[in-house]
Amino acid sequence: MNGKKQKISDLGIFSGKPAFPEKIHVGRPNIVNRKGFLDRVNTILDNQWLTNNGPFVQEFEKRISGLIGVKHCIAMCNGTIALEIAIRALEMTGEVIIPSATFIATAHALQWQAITPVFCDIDEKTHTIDPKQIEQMITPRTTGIVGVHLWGRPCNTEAIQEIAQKHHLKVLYDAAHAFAASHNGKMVGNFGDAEVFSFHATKFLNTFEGGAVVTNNDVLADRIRLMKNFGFKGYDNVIYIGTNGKMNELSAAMGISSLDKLEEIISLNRDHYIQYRDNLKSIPGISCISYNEDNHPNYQYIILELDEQQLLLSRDQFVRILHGENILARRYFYPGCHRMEPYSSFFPHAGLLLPNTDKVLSRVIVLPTGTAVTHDDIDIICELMRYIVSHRKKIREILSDE
Ligand code: T4K
Repeated sequence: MNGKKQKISDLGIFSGKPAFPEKIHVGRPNIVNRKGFLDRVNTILDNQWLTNNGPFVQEFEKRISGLIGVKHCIAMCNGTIALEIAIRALEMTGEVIIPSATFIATAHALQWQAITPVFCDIDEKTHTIDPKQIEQMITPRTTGIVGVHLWGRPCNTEAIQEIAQKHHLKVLYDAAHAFAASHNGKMVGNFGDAEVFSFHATKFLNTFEGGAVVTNNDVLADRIRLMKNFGFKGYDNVIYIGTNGKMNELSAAMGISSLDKLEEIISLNRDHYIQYRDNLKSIPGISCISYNEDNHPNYQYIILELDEQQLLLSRDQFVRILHGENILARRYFYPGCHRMEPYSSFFPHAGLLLPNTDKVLSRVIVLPTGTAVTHDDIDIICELMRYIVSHRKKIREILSDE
């Protein structure tokens, strides 16, 4: 859908004309069921019920808990509030161990409640929190672990559970990237004490803004339901401290309409992933991360790792060149939470304990995928990457002139 195909000789930094006439983004929303959504919008207007646990929110929650096989799904206005509420409902306090290689919301959801996020290194291969490092970070103040299924690849939940049991810690998973995926035959959403999804516009299933907490714990679910609605239990009866975490009907309508097409989106993401992977595999210095087919991944992120030594171009130079071609590749989640404020001031030496995090985040780039990207677009992007690598000496000269 983006731009018409051009010959490689016409491309970018040599011709002064970008490969794509219009910007092609990472994170373009998947808009897959316009009619289904618009019909539901009319129903919402007819119902005159816009929010506060409306019929579409209830349906959305049922659809998700059914899909995942989890007892409770509590829909929320976004993933960050869902994290905050889950953390509070789990009574985490003091220190909580999390990876630094994550979107800043994971850390902020703790710090916002005066809980200290203690950054733990990741496994260099899986990019998820390294259980071997977790135990070293535990102190008498530690009350929990928040694992992140980065890029939709599940954490080592078995090892984390063992550590948590041994040290009496709560476990929450930030599953913002892993909706609809499974792990060792069990759907994500059934691990730890609870898991949190994000349905932000950039996620492969979106509700404009949105999120959810899922759990198999009845008591926890009741508490979370109270917390997301100011602590109300019926009219005029507040029994708990709460906030406003409610999802609205429009968001739920978008979510349900997209759920109707879930398999189509995943299958398209998979095709895109395979096209990128196969196209790029012959380029030395560039590798596409792998997904385990047995876990039914959602393939929503195209993650490349660039080896600067082999490429003789830095990751950031690569990103700059791609941006010049209107391909808005991203450096998620560089430079890591520990190098962002307020954490870099709190823990100026955290990097010493996070060598894999620093390594991985300095070589990752994220490429566009989803319904807004065509197979032709991907061919152009891959051809361009091959061209950059084969002309890297000349490109280095151009870049050093600037
Ligand atoms: N935990 C993890 C591990 C997460 O990744 C996230 C969110 C959360 C927790 C928190 O969940 P939420 O509270 O957000 O539900 C974006 C998203 O804002 C964020 O939701 C997401 N992770 C993160 C990975 O990506 P940015 O800073 O990259 O957003 P931005 O504005 O640069 O948008 C990304 C790209 O998407 C742009 O190139 C443009 C494109 N885009 C974006 C929007 C909103 C569109 O084309 N259309 C749109 O409507 O964070």
